[in-house]
Amino acid sequence: MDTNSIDRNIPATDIGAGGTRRSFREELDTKRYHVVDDHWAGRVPAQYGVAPRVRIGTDKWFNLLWLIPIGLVLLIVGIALAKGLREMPAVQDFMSQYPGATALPDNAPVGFPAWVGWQHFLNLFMMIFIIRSGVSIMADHPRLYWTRHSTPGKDWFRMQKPVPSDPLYTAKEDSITLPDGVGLPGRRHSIGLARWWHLGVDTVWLLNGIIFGVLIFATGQWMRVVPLSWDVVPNAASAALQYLSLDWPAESGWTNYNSLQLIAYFITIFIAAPLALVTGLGMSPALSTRFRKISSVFSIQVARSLHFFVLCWFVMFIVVHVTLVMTTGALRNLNHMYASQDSESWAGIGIFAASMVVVIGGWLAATPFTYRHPRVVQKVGFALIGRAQRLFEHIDANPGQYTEKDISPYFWHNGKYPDSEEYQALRAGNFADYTLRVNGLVENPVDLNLAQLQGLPHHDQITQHFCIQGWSGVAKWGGISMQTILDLVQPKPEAKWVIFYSFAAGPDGGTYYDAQPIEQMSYKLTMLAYDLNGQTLSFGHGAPLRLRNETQLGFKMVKWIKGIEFVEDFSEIGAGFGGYHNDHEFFGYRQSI
Ligand SMILES: Nc1nc2c(c(=O)[nH]1)N[C@H]1C(S)=C(S)[C@@H](COP(=O)(O)O)O[C@H]1N2
Ligand SMILES: [Mo]
Repeated sequence: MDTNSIDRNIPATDIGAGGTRRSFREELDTKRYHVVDDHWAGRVPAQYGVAPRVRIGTDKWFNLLWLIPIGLVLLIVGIALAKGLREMPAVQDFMSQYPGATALPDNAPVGFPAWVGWQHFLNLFMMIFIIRSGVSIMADHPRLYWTRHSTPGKDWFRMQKPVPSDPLYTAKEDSITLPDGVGLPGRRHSIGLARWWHLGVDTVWLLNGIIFGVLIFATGQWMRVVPLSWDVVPNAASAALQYLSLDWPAESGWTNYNSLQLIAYFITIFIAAPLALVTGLGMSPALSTRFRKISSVFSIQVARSLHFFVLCWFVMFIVVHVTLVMTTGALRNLNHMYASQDSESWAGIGIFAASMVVVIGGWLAATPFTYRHPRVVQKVGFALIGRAQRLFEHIDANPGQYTEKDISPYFWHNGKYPDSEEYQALRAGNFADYTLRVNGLVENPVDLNLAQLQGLPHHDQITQHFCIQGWSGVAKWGGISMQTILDLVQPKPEAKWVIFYSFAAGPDGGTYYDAQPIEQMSYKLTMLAYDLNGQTLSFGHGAPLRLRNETQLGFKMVKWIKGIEFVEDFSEIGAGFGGYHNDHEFFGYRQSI
């Protein structure tokens, strides 16, 4: 940035003139929240969603609960059909040629070592928390789309009513409550806590999966879950016909799975699990602004929709798998996995029952524990995933990912609107009396009015917004690069964090604020916006001034900014967790993944 241009645009006498040195800190809520109770998120009332539905055509919606009776009818028809087919000589020939399983190589291992049982148990135990917290995250924006625009009415799936016509309807208002035993934690807008569970347990689950991968290849167990010839396809068809005709395939799980099982396990281990990871990462702003080729094809919304399909696969797999384990010789099957033996003794079922006590105990305890000890959840989550979440933050992203034609026709609103008299008076006067106060650990604190701000070198960028709740949108932001402000105020070397203060209070009262790492303030895509899509920034989107920091999630992009303060660290600001959402709703301060 050429500093001369600043001097040309702002009368030198105005820079720093009249600057009150007062900090906005005393307007913050400094209360330390330690539990989740009825005061949660500004006493947000519970709001349940609607039964999940899928859009057919432009505006018809199909209620997925109909799949239950439809599925039952199809099952009965399928059974009749399968029974009929098995009477036919051609089908009988086919089935004697393809009995339902392929032979394994001679060196394939027989039976299950104990580590398989342990891994299986850990996997199942962690899946409970991953699935429940995943559904909670989804409930924070209970709609799915195929494009990054998240346009109302263009969702292909929703668990919520159509978006109301109120232009200032917010994504927070759209969030839904889940029963405590279903969601983790379940309460409305508890995504901060749900994410610690989801991402924290994910890391352990992935580690468990990597150990599993190494061990199956080291011990030859992989041969039982990887198709080794195309014969598995006709054999799987044969096995399916046997299941459907209720004359089930011979059980030989100790030595060799039938081809249908093999395919199901293969998909679960080698397709669904990696896809869960990849589609999960596909929703990250830090990664999407860096790995653009991927994110241009595979937008956050494609990633989110596929992530949901992975969830559906896992849930369906668990239901079918458990049903078949229990109905095809439970004693023997449970001995295989839980007691590493091929017998009909009671050992397996005993260990299984004990493991179920742990699973059910964990299930029942997770939500109440989270409400009682949310800071513990935040801390442990951070210990597990915090460092990885900001791995890519230090790389500056380049502008130019999107062009005018990518701009979204609709851009969701979010947050709590400012309602103070001070703000209303400023707004009524078209912000003629507005000043932005920039102070703290800087050489040259300034108060800048709108004309002065607009006199600074203009910067614009077309970028995608990623709300933590899951919606996104592309917009063109016009204003001032944060680098220009840095050049103007000259942060002192001690300044490590930059606090943005809003005119708006958060839901529990106290000024909305957020702490940003100073390194990110000189990124090419960090700016203060006063224009949106070529027009003056609207009230709803943060007039007169809002922050954009494109490596971060939306909640960090403070709207209705009144002040910026450079500080050494944020522990003395507010309740000390680095932002309003971190103080009140247990978010993390750098969660760009
Ligand atoms: N002052 C203030 N700024 C805020 C919020 C808020 O509640 N108060 N919400 C944040 C959240 S969660 C998001 S996603 C973005 C939404 O910006 P938009 O309304 O322009 O889409 O604003 C952020 N800035
Ligand atoms: Mo957000």
